[in-house]
Amino acid sequence: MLHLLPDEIDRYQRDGWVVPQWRLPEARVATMRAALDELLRRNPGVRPEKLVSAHVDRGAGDNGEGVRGVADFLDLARDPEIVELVSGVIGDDVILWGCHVFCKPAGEGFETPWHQDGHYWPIRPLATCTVWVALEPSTRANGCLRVIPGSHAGRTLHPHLHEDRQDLTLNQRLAAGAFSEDAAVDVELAPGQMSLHDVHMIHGAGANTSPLRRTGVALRYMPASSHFDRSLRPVAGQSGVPVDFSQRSLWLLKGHDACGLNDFATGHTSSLRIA
Ligand SMILES: O=C(O)CCC(=O)C(=O)O
Repeated sequence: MLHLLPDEIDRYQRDGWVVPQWRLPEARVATMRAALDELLRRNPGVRPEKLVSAHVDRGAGDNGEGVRGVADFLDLARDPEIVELVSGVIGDDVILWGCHVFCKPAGEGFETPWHQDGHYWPIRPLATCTVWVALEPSTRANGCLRVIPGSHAGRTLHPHLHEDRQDLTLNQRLAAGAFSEDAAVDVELAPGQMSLHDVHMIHGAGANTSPLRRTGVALRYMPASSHFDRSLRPVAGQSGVPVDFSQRSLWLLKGHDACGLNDFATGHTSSLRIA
C-alpha cells in the first residue's frame, strides 16, 4: 500500500496542502470521466459546480440534497490507496463524510471565492482533509485551486461575508484583512493528480473563461476523534449550495469511532453500501 512520503506529510503540516507523488492510474481516470458524464446526464437542472454528495446514488431518486449521485464516486472515495494517503495526515480512524464534484464548464465556470472550508462545516473539533482529484487538466487559465500556504497554521477561522451572487460556487467570502493574495500559489494538476488540503487553509479558484472544462472531485475525510454534529448549521443555509447535514451519510473507512458520537445510520438506505 502506498502512503504519503515523509516529506509530503511534512509539507502538508507546514503549508496546509500538498500534491502527493501518487496519482490515479489512467484506467481509473477514464472510469471516473465516464462517471462524470453520467453524473452530468443525471442532473441537467443542477449547476455543475454544485454537485454535492455526488457519491450518494439512490437510483431514480435524488440523494436528499437535490442531486442524483453515481456510485463510482463512492468507490473512488473508498479507494484503499486514497484512504491510506489521508490516514497519513489525519490518523488511523478515518470517516468519509462528503464528496462534492466541482465541474466548471468551459467559458462560463463559476469563481470559488477565497474561503476556509471549516467555516461551512458542522465538525467539532474542526478537522478534515480534502482530497481534490483532478479529472481534467486544472490550470490557472481554467480556474485551478489557489492556496495560501501556511494560512492554516493558527487554526483559527477568520470572518466571512455572505455574497448574494448567482455566479459563485459558494456564497461566503473571506472578509478583507485575513491574508494577502500576493502569497497565492496555483495548484495546477494533470488528470489523475490530486491535492490534499487542511480544513483551515485559505483557498479559492478563479472563474473558467477558457475553452477547457475543469473538473475536480473533492473527497472529504475527518478523523473519527471529531464529531459530525448534525445539530449545527454553521452557515445557516447561506452557503450557496443546498446541503443537508442532518441527513448526510457517514462511512467509517478505517479504524473505529474514537469520539463515540458519530452516527453511521442516518442517510443510509438499503440501496447504499455501508462500509
Ligand atoms: O474546485 C473549486 O473550485 C473549489 C474547491 C474547494 O473549495 C474545496 O474543495 O474545498
